[in-house]
Amino acid sequence: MRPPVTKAPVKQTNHKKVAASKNDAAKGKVKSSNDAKTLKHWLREMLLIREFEVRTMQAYQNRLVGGFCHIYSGQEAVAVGTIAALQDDDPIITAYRCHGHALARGMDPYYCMAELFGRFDGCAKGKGGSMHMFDREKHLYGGHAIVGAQTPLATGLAFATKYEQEVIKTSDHTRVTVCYLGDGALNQGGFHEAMNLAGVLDLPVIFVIENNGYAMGTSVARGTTLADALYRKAESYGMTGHLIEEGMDVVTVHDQFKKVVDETRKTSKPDLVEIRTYRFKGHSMSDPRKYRTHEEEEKWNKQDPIDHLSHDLIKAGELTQDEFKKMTTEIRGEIRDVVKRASEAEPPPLDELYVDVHTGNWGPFKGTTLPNMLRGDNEKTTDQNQESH
Ligand SMILES: Cc1ncc(C[n+]2csc(CCOP(=O)(O)OP(=O)(O)O)c2C)c(N)n1
Ligand SMILES: [Mg+2]
Repeated sequence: MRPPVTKAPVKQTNHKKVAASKNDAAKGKVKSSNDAKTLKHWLREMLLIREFEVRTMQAYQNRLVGGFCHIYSGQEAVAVGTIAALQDDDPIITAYRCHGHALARGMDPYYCMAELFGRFDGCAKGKGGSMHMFDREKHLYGGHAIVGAQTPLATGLAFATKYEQEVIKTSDHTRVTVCYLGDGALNQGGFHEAMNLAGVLDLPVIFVIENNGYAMGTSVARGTTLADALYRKAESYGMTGHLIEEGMDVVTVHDQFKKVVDETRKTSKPDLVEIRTYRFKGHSMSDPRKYRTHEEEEKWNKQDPIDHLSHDLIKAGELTQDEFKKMTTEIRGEIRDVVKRASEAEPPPLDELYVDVHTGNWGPFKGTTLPNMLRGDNEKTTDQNQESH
């Protein structure tokens, strides 16, 4: 086991400012070594997520979405910036506020919307809903509704990638698992077990805290220790903690996160990254947001990641107002079409009800093992049989 050495936390708030346009250095504000094409792609992705969420809220109000629904608006720079720093086969896993991660990972918005509407075309055949976006081909392992539940799974995913590479040799390269969690998930027991095991086993996993200031109506300061420096919790597990303060700026998120990813891939050691962000909407669709002041919301609204990047690109001469308008109109049309198709799609057929619910084979449960509690009275379980002996 390696000694628990914790490096100094990285605080890279004074990043290099590089103008995107060669002859426009004076007025350019875009701060990145990335080319304008990439930046426009990120802008498009953030717009897509925002528009998807706007239409999701409308659909929810029109009763097209059943169950819980958590909107990602405001946090787009986190999903887009971090996922852009990964390789396509790096596994990612997240919590229930997962539409943004799915779209940033490249899931077809139709499969995402169809899932929200409970349709058979959805990524989980319409049986998961808003909180369970899953796409194995894209190495997106959910969407998890239980706070913190994804953290031990992330450690398991990272263990699997290491095992595949080092033991059974079915993989010839290091894959970095990224686990997104809310600030509220830090206080779940499973999180600490997952962090500890990742540290002990030197697993290539990065835990990303999307610190949006609240867990439902409870502020971070009220519910969590080290509230002003969550990344420091890494020290307990022999990991490096990183803070990305400018979480509303996709360029900063990408550039700073990429450094952590590169290091993790090289060393195969876990990291904890705190990214400061804000959710523009309530916790879920039924939250009146009475625990936040108007002033606080206004302050964050002014840092809208989409406004931020579009403004910078326009100022740097890399994007015109007309191009931006065209991009927005195209995305609106795309999502409008997705909503129409999803609302016309079929729900899962009745005989699909029990499929993929459990593993194995039992009775009506195709591909399932019926859990003990669901067995009939006269079908004693192994445990019950043992008890009677
Ligand atoms: C184990 C568990 N406890 C409580 C809940 C209820 N719950 C749902 S979301 C949430 C808050 C989590 O906040 P955070 O992790 O900061 O994520 P955010 O909603 O801010 O994205 C709680 C307590 C739950 N889903 N699971
Ligand atoms: Mg939170």
